[in-house]
Parts: sequence; structure tokens; C-alpha cells
Amino acid sequence: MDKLQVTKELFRIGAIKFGSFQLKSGITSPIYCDLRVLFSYPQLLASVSELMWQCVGDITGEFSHVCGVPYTALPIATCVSVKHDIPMLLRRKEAKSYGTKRMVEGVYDSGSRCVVLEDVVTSGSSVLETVSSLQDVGVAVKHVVAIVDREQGAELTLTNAGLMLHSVLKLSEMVDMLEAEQLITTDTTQMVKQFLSTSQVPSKPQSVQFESYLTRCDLATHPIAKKLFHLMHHKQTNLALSADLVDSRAILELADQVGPHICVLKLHSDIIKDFSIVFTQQLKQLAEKHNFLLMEDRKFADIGNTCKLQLEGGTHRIAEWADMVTAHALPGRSILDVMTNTGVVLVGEMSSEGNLTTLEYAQATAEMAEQHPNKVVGVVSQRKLLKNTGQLHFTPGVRLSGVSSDGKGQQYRTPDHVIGSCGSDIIIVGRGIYEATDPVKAAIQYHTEGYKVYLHRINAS
Ligand code: 5BU
Repeated sequence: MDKLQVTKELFRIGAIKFGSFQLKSGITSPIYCDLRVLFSYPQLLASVSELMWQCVGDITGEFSHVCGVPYTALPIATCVSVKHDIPMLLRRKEAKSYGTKRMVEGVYDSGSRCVVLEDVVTSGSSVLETVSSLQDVGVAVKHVVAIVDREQGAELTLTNAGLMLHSVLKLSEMVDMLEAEQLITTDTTQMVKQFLSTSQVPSKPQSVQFESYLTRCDLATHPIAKKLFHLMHHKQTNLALSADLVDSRAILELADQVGPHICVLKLHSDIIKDFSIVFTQQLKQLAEKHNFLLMEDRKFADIGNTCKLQLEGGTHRIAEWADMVTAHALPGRSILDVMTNTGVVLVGEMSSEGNLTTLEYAQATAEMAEQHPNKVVGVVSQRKLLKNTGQLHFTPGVRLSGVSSDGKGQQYRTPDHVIGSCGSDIIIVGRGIYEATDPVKAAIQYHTEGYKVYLHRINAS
């Protein structure tokens, strides 16, 4: 069946009706579109599913799974899954109150990419609920396919969320076809078109993650966050290098080589066998020369007094040279009180397999970050958690495609997944750069890819 035959069939079975219908929102609509009846017409269901598949036929390499928005699109997703041998995911409407409490059923991992199917899109909000459940479990979503786009704002809403909407049919196109087939009158067509143009469902306020670094620079409260946004914009990079080398000379050499490509250099000062204050001074000079910030990934996690001693004293005297330090939110806000001049990046989520940072914990960390914008530069997370666009998301566990784990619990996702699908701001890359045969070449690749995805994200909004 082609689009015309499908449109005629949908009209014949009453999936599309014309008259006067009261919508959920209270508005009266001259057209009614409810595709639930599709289940009762298996041939039509199969044809519609096939047309949906054809919408993404040339980009099937971009996804590994299919998922239908519950409930109407579930049988559609099943048809596509069976016909094209693509595994299906099932998103629950409510989490089970017993057992695993999983919202997404099926077999997937952090490299999974899912295409989401929906019957009719109006504002796009139901699609976003499903997309967000999938993203919460680490499944990336970029493409959404609908049978009918009512052209009432869904496309804009989904684009703002970094998604691409493909539709088999647009409602205006359907009414044109039905009129041409003399199944409805010209008056009806005009009435429907008039209705569509005047009853746009307002799209959600634009998501903060799509503002440019420059705009966000103005919104930032913390001076380090301001500085970071500013330099990310000017250097056109969202790459942080995790220089996890044990020899200070090797770190300095690497920092000098890749300095032009990074916005942050992250250290674990306690793994450096010949650490010295002179080394930190040399590093600071390189940071000035190449315009990047220094972050000590100390992951403070103690009572305020101990953290203060760890930050200011010992052999590392972190407060003297680090622009930012990582800290866990676990001990509570007292950890922030002792961090006076150093920016804090709170660890909301970890990248390692089986980690205990639940979404609830991550959100509580984000809340703490947002309550203290004068202390907290941002969060380490695997997705966008903050509503305050003046703070940043830093994401470790990043590798260009091909490597999904290091065999020691680290889980890798691509820059495209992290910045594009999960809404993070900065990719933290360690071994992907310093273990590469040509670290500078590798840094350029991550630099280019990370910034390209960011540009795509802001330009799409
Ligand atoms: P890699 O070589 O790109 O896997 O290094 C990642 C770095 O980020 C490394 O220094 C880790 O200690 C750090 N990291 C992480 O990998 N995952 C996390 O959740 C956090 C930090 Br928090």
C-alpha cells in the first residue's frame, strides 16, 4: 500500500473522522485522528509499519533497537521488529512495584541506539516521555517516526530536544488527498487547515541545554564557570583531557601538545610518582599559555574539616593550583562550605559498570549543585541533570566508536551520544587520547567531533 491507499483506508475504518470533536485540551477540532483501531486491521497495520520503516530506510545503521510509545505504537514496533529482525525495547507506563522495577524491558547496553515509533504526534510530549525513559537507562535516541504528524508543534518540540521527527503522513497532506479523492469537501479541507494553523500546541520552553556557551557564560554565577564557558566558546572546544599519567614530565609534554585543543586538563595528582609544587607551577604556565583550566579529580567525600585539610594541605596543596575539584555530594552541603576559592564539580553519576549512583541520587546531587551556584561549577554525570544553564555537565567514559569498555568496569560512550543524545557539555577523555599512537591526532578528533555535535545541537534548536 502507498500513502494514498493508507490514507483512504484510515478514513474508511474511521481512524480519521471529520466533524466537531472536543479534544483533551478543551479545544474543538474539526478533525479526529485516533489510530487505535489499526489493531483490528492486520493488513493495514503491516502496511503502515512498513511505510514507517521506509521513512528511516536509508539510516538503519543509526539504530540497533526499536521502541513504540505505549500503547498504540506497541504492535507497530512489534511488526517492525519481527519483519526487519531488529530487537525491540518495551517502555513501561509505570514501573513495576515489585521485582526489578525496570522502566525499560528488553536487552540493551550503553551502546544501544533506539528509534522510537509513535502513531500520532501532536505536541510531541508523549514521545518525550518514552525518549527520556530510554535515555535514563543509557539508550541513545535520535530518530522518531510517526504515522501522522498533526503539524501542531511536535516537530519543533522534538527538534528542541535534539530529536529528528520523520512522519509517514502530515495531516494537511492527508486532507488534500482525501479532497482530491472527493471523500471530503473543499470546505472541510479549508476548515481543517485553518484549525491546524491556529491551534499550535505550545512547545515546552526551550530546553536550556541548547543555549550556546556564550549565552550561558552570561547566566553563570561562578567565576570559574564563566571563564570556562568563555574559553569553550573562543577556543571552540568542549574536550577535557584526563591526563592520568604517572610521570610529571610526560604530563607536561602532553599538556603542551594537546593544550590548543582542550578546555580543561584533569589530573589525579595522587597517582603522579614525582609530584611536586614546581610541577604544578609549570602546569599552570601551560594552562595560561594554551588557555585551559585545571581540574583535580580528587573526589572529596569526607566531613568538611577533613576535606579542608585535604584541599589545602598535604603534599598536593590542591587549592594553590586547581581551578576546580571534584567532590561527592554524599557528605552533604558542609563539603561545599570549606571550598572557598576552588570551584566544585559534584559527582552526580559515575560511568563505571554497576555503580550505585541511582537517578534519584544524581538528581539530589544536581539539586545541591543548583542551590549553591556560587560554589558549584557543575556536575559529573552521564546525562543532563541541571536546569540551571549557568552550570556545566562533565562526562567521563568517552571513546570514539569501537571501544565500549576497558575490561575493568569503565563503560564508554561516543561524543555524539554524550553531547548529542544525553545533553552533556564537556567530554572527558583519558586513554582515548594519551594511549593513542598519535595523541595530538586523537585530541584533534575528539575536539572536532565534540564541538561538531554541540554546534549541531544548538543549531537544531
Ligand atoms: P578514561 O581513560 O577516558 O577511561 O579516563 C576517564 C577518567 O575519568 C579517569 O581519570 C577516571 O578516574 C575519571 N572518571 C571516570 O572515568 N568515571 C567517573 O564516573 C568519574 C571519573 Br566521577
